[in-house]
Amino acid sequence: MTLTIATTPFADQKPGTSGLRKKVRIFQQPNYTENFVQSVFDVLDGFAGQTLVLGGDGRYLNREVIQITIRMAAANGFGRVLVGLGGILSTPAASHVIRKYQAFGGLILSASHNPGGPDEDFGIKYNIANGGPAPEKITDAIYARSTQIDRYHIVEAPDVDLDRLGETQVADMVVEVIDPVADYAELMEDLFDFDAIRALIAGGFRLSFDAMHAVTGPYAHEILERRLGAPGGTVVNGAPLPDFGGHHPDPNMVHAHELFARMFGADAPDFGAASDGDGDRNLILGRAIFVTPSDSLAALAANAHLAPAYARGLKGIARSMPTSGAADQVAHALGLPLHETPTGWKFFGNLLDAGMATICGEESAGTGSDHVREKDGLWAVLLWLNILAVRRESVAAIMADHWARFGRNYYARHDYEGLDSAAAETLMAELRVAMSALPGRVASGLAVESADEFEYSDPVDGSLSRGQGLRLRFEGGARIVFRLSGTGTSGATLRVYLERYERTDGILDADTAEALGALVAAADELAGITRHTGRAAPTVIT
Ligand code: VG1
Ligand code: CO
Repeated sequence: MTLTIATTPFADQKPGTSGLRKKVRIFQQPNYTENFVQSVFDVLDGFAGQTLVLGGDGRYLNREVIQITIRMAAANGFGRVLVGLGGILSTPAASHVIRKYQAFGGLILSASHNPGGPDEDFGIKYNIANGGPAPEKITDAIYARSTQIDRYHIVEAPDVDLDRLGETQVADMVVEVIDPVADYAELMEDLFDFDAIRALIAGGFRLSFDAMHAVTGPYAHEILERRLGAPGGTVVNGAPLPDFGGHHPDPNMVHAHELFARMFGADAPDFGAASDGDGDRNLILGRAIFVTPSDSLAALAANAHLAPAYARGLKGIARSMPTSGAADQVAHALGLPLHETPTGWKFFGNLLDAGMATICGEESAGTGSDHVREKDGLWAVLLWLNILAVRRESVAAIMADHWARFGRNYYARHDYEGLDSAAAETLMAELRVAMSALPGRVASGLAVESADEFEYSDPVDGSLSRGQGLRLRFEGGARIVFRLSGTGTSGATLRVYLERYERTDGILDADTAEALGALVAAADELAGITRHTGRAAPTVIT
């Protein structure tokens, strides 16, 4: 039986950089989840009888929200729901399933790299028929609807058994529990030369993949160990846990420190990698070398032709604005268009659909291509492995060669987490006002050349996105970008992105912190970071 339940709006259901992210306790308030899901359905048109893809990263609350969403999808008139076994679907796998089965869209349940558990974070994101995150036009409409909502629809039905493959009828709708790994693994086999990677591994190449107790465990076991023949134990922390073992599933120097220790220790493997909560990010390490995500994007773009899927070259490269210009050097050298978008994968969708870019990336450890419409952690790992299998050089040698050819963009991101929101807003507001007077000013020996606030006009649909980060450019090409995070769930996080380009005839093997020392000082001098936040140093450097 379909019930229509009266409800009242919540004021805080505005999706951020990547969906709605809140503390679990917020989602557990009566009607909170239902209101948001109904707000999504209310702004969509024409899904009667169509398919909805549903799955998440397995974090705390995943199963409960899946059951609610199934009952609501049935009440709202969807014809079919495809849900991953155990409620699991990595973000890139969900994107692929939406595309492969021509679904109307999908709901992905994840707070990505944020921690999980009863006192931690949960999230819901809507993806459209191309498999990508809903564009701002839709997320704005969802938010507007959430402030007006007064009822939601739900059927009365028993829970679907998520741990058994196959179909179940829920009112007039069919729910099919699918293998979350099979379709994705098959796609990876289509893109890459698995024989070459298998031969590399059989020849003694050693790798270590840290799944961080998050969603990529089952994918990595299947692909790296079973299909590519890496020995058991290659995948560590491979069982998804609702609280990620109490850690942040964020593949960076701080949270993936065990992998860093292994890769910089004695007898390190040749290659190390990790992914995040929902499987869309990647961390790439070689023996005693960390490849920054911006450099990884550039190196992948420069070498992609070595993998079968990209053998005919790329149509273009796209990167988010705060991502370093390393990819620009590659695009320039290869004669490819380079697109600069705001932070968040939703801005790449139109470029990929229009065939204007093949490879995209963000400094936050996200890389992907036109094979899906999300960033894709294991895809990046496999593309690296394919390149290594062809080149038969170490990661360090490939990067040294890359910098010798394109120059090096020294790069770091300083995050100030858990700030008082008002203090962070004030810092940004003051800097915004001060910017017009900054050109010509010298800070820590660096002369400001230009200062502006990034806005993006989408070349495909003309939509305009304002307020996408404050940028300061210095003489000689160095750059600092300031923006506030849109994925946090408490207080504010200030992100300061620092970059300095060194030409091919410059010093290419300096220590990053030293190379960026003057910029760090200039950032504080120009934006008053310590003055506004009381912090003498960032919480996390990536
Ligand atoms: C962060 C990253 C951004 C990424 C987003 C979602 O956003 O900076 O590059 O697209 O997370 O990634 P923000 O607004 O906090 O800076 V994920 O892996 O959370 O889906
Ligand atoms: Co993620």
